Amino acid sequence: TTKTIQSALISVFDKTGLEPIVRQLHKQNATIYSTGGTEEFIKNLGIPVVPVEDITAFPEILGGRVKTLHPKIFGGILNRQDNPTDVEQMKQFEIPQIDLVIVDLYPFEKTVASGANETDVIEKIDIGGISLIRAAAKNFKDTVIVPSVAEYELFLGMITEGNGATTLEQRKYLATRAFHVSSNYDTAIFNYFNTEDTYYKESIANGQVLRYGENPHQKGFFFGDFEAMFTKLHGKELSYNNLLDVDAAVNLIEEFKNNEPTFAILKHNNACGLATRPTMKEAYLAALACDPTSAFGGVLMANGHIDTDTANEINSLFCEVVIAPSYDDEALNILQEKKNRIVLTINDVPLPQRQVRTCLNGLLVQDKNNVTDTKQDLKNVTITTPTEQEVEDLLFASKICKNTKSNTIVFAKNNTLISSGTGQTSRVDALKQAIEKANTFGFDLHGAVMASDAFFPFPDCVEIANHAGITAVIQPGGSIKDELSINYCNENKVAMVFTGTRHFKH
Ligand code: 93A
Repeated sequence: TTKTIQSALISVFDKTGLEPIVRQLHKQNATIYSTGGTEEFIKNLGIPVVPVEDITAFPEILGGRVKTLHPKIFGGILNRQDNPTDVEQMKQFEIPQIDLVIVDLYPFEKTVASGANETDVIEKIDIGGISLIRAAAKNFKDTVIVPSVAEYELFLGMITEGNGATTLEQRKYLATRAFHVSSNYDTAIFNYFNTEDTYYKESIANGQVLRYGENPHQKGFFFGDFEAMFTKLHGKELSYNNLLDVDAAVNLIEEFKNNEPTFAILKHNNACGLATRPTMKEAYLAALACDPTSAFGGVLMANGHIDTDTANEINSLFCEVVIAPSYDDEALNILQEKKNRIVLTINDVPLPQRQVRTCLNGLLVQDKNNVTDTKQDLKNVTITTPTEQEVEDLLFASKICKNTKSNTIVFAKNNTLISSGTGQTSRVDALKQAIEKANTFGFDLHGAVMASDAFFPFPDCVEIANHAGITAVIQPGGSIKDELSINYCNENKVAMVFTGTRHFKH
């Protein structure tokens, strides 16, 4: 499977870095075939080179559009050396063996980026080069492909080390790189041709057409398998914003999957109510009490069965979506009284582990934040240690905090969300918002706990929180000024724990 290179076809747009390769090939007595400009370049190095025209007995035609597209070239690249018919036909048609193909394609993307007109751009669609790359990559068992300038160094290393030969493994690796080059190249061409209208046509074909996007003047599509996750029992079509809220609800409730009955109310992707209670009805009422104003038009989700009692309570609230794993028949009848209210059951399927969003002219992809802080993760950093109930509340608050837009501060007490500051540009603002909301809805913050998605850069947050009545704090820690926050807590008998894990959500 190790093969010595005895012949090469070189056709490259960018000649940079080619010289040492050509010298090495010459040193090992390989025959070098080449196209116009590349041939000129090699000749100028004083190294013998055979023009492809000598193989094809055909000149470069159509202004360079057809140079290498010829059976004698592609036969030389694609023949299987262990196939008797191939070997026979090579002889019959006097096709020269080509062991190595080096190509660097016409710079299509650069030409587009330069603002060139359509005619010039289209001339930069490489046809022969891409075919050479694909042919040599397909036949990697016998042929080596170097598909772009980016692989020159690697390839030179391979043949110097291998004394002019390559291994099957190396050839297969280069073939993989080759298909990477060819697929990217065709994608770039597709993107150039693909105007917005064809994009939407594609979307209509592949995605679910939504009534509109985030606002009525924006088109919107959903690409995904909604039915794999949910069964829709009732209500109007889910909107773009509904889907985002459902996504947020599902990820939030996932944190409380194995808890006692837990009910969450979300608005604009953030929890505005969440509570754990012995019964679902109590959990719902406690969640609603957190912020009944925001709950209006919200998305509701339960971690368990919704019974008739709970459904009766929910029914008096105007809400967009209700989600639960199951419902009493009677509960379902009640929830379906409102024509537009969307009622979903969530199937017991694992949640996706990757998150994707657009960024600039591409995408950002990341692993889902799968870290949920547990008792074992907590490090007491203050003289005062949290009580058992406080520890429970700290972990409870941390789960909500993790699923709320940064910067966020969450207050909780007795397994109930009291209030939060969400999506603020400063942590102090998030804290002030949380205090104000707690006051608005009549909560006493004495004995409540505070969670922060990231560390406190200054001791101001613990100071303000202490004055508001907070007795225990959970945060990742890791600020160079941690000591100042710790000292303040010690002087004021506030308990603080570090988790070591930041929970940004943007
Ligand atoms: O116009 S092409 O698509 N037709 C061809 O047959 C062909 N063969 C190689 N372009 C073709 N090439 C490309 O020419 C190569 O991919 C390379 O980018 C360039 C090298 O041309 P030269 O050696 O004349 O500089």
